[in-house]
Amino acid sequence: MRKPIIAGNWKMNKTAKEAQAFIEAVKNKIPASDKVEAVIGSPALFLEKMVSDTEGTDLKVAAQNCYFEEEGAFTGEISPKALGDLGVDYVIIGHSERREYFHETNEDINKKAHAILRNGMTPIVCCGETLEQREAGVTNEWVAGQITAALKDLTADQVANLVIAYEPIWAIGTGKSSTAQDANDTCGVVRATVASIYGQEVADKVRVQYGGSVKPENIAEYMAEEHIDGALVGGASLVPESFLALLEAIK
Ligand code: G2H
Repeated sequence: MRKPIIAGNWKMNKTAKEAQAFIEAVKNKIPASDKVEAVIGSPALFLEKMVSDTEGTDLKVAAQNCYFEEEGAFTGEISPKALGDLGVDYVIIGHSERREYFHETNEDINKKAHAILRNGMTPIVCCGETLEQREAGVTNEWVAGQITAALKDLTADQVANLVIAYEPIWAIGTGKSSTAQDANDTCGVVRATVASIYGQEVADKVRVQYGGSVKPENIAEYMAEEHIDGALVGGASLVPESFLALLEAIK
């Protein structure tokens, strides 16, 4: 049995005060963690405060990015060692916005996955195709290639415990969500890719989220699908009531 995981991805939104107000509003209302895992991906600036404000609650904290070296002359980068030391639980890597605007490559994402695991955190590895790729019928090969590259040289135990987020780029922040059936088919491709490298037992353990315009009104459709174990949620995770409604829809 895979535990569902709902991860908010705030992207570059909120001030420190707004982040604190959000945590105050939700922290005592998070459903028990044996039913659903609740995570917020905060801008790096607030992570220390987020970790301390969520202490003793069932809400976990994710960074939205990190570098693949622990420390050194890398001006402006976020150290995975420092994130692990702060008590951050997850790091989102390979989001399509990072790939598109900041030129993050599959190789970078793989190095980041290793660095995150070395520092005691769990990667949320994102993948997904463009509209052109979907229309050209190459979604499955594209996503399988992204996953194969991102997981290179990870151990079976590491892969069994990580989270993969499938996010079709054309469904991100556009209000155009993928149908639950289509999302499930591609999440199934993600799982089959893991099975082909690590075996079915590992593939049955890895959690695969769907992401792209998920909201309280449509989460149940996705969660009813065989290969979808949760969601990576942008816009709908910014408001306490809708983040809580996403969690409530699952428990
Ligand atoms: C996809 C998603 C969160 P939204 O990027 O990762 O954002 O839910 O706003 O489409």
